[in-house]
Amino acid sequence: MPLHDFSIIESTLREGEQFVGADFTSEDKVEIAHALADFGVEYIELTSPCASPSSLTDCAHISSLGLTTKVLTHIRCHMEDARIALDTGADGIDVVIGTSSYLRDFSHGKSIDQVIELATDVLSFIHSQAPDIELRFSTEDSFRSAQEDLLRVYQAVRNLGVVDRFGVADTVGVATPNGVFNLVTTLRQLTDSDIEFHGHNDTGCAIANSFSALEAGATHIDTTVLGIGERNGITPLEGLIARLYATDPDTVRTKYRLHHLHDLNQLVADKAEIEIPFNHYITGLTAFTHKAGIHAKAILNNPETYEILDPADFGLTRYISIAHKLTGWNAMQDRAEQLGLKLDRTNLQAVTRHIKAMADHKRLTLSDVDELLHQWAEANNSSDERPSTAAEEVQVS
Ligand code: HCA
Ligand code: CU
Repeated sequence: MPLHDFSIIESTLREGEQFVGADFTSEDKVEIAHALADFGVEYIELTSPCASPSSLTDCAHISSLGLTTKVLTHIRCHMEDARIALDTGADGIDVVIGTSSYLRDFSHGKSIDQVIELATDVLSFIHSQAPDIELRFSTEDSFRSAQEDLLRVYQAVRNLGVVDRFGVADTVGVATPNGVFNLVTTLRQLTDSDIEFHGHNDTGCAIANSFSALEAGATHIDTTVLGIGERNGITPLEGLIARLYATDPDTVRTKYRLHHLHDLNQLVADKAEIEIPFNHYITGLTAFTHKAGIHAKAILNNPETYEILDPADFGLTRYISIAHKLTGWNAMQDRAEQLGLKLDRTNLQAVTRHIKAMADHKRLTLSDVDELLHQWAEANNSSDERPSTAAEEVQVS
């Protein structure tokens, strides 16, 4: 499936700031903004300048850095917020207002007619003040809003002719890939403008939902590094990159500096004082680690047998774990070669049986395995006598 031309709106400095562990200083924000620009995302989104005094000064400062990525700021659909955002010099303003009954009843208290009226005023005002600014309008909690309400709102806003991009937000992570596909398809029929998807990950669907949005014709996807955000966050940048690479590696390799991804993750992890999860997409410790003997054998013959992502594209290396009971003699042979040891096939299979049997009883380390390989290689090369083993009966896979 060819992907539409897509852009990433990287929201680590907006949604990511809503992660409970994130408390970025002004210097942190500048460093992260540079790192995101170096990676090559098309946009970064910054916290509303109305949030705090430093949010305002940081927004203005980062907007003035001349980064290669466009700088957006994010505001509630308020006249005063719009005035303040206009003064920051950001390339674009993302405006959002809730449309679900939850948000209408328990947050801003407005009816759909009042939402339309307010959106009309705020968006027309921004456009009149800065006709060239990139203007986005999104509903909040789109997936728990009544479809007829949503369509009324989007139609009214479309008719203003001032908005460059429409957003849909799965604010609570309730949406499914099919639901996202259907809503974006409906919106696509309503407008030729760009469409953005913002999806929370409460039920683990954020990456699939983002991909589904693109399949239905969305053009922009919101991400954060490591997926940080409110509660358990939104679409992780790395997960979206992995998903898109699996579909169209050349596009992804061309668009982004993939070698920077790991350092970008580490930077944000350090600033937010968290670890990169061990099983994180691309950058997690085990993302390119292979264990079972049958996997190791095939990986050694052709890595694509068990890998859809090439670690080398990300400046990373694969690792074959061998110090355990699921190991196999092909992996052992590879390790022996790495150590410069000569072991014939019979001895390799025998030492593998020995290691498997030992691993049934205790945890082994790579050094334990290396030591055994050295011992067996010495015995192999000095005489035909093998070191004693109690495990000759174990089958070798
Ligand atoms: C929030 C709002 C938002 C806005 C998304 C957007 C959401 O909960 O703070 O403007 O695209 O998830 O609805 O992040
Ligand atoms: Cu959000």
